[in-house]
Amino acid sequence: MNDGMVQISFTLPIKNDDRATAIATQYCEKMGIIKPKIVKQESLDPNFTFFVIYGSCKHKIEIDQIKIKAKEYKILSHEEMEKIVKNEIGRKITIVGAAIESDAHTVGLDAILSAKGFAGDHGLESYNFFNAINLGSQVPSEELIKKALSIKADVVGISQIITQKNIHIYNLSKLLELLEGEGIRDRIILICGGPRISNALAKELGYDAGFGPGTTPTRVASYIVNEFLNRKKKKRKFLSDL
Ligand code: B12
Repeated sequence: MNDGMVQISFTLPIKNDDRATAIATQYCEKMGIIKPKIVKQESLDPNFTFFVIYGSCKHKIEIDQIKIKAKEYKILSHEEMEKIVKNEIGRKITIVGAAIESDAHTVGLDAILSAKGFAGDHGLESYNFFNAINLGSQVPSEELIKKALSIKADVVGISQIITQKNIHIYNLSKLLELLEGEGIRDRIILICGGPRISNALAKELGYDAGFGPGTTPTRVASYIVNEFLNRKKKKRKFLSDL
């Protein structure tokens, strides 16, 4: 951090020879690496070469000036969540999820809900305090809402992968309007996810939270448990203030 020394690695689509060394060196210099030293250069195949480089980086970061917004919720361990749900909530949390409207991509939703999970992290189905229902792909918004009402869902999770012509915005807004029309928006924790979804975008659209690429089931579960608890506390305070 303070001497600027870095190690980087990359592959270039070029043959492994002296010319490749010169190209990789120039590439590093353009990235702001001073005196790049190639410590590994090997062929991956006849037309691709892999490099490992040491060098000093000329860019500086004023670390004291970097301010980040504190996370809105803490990532909890499975045990912590179980304890909170048992002691503070006292019943299972029901979540229903779907890839709505024309969207047929279910891998992201399955990653969060199915027991198999994502990146070695088991999905919500595997938690004994979640009742997780996955309706799959191309579910009309009306059908999802009907299901959410019939099972008294606490959480509704939408997956939107297709973003061409901003279809994800249209679909997410449609679902929200329908929920508001039914008068149940405030009773539900409404979340969405997908490659072009961020927490900021979700909030802008009127959702409670949004989850983008790389989201793990533990993160989603932690958010839900925290949010459930926050709402319960607010309700308790409201009643005691009466
Ligand atoms: C697999 C795939 C398909 C499969 C889907 C199979 C299935 N059962 O899901 C099939 C072959 C059916 C398919 C079809 C199409 N696809 Co496709 N597909 C993909 C592909 C290769 C991978 C997507 C994926 O599975 N990602 C892995 C998951 C784990 O990531 P994720 O979805 O982001 O999910 C994570 C987060 O976003 C979040 N998350 C997601 N959902 C949710 C929900 C909740 C509640 C929460 C909390 C979190 C959450 O958590 C997940 C885990 O971290 C991508 C390209 C790519 N490499 O990304 C194209 C891609 C998404 N497809 C694309 C397109 C265009 C199509 C088609 C229109 C192609 C065509 N012309 O027919 C059709 C559309 C079908 C339809 N009606 O929806 C485009 C979309 C472009 C865009 N910006 O809109 C992409 C990006 C390819 C491309 N580069 O052009 N596709």
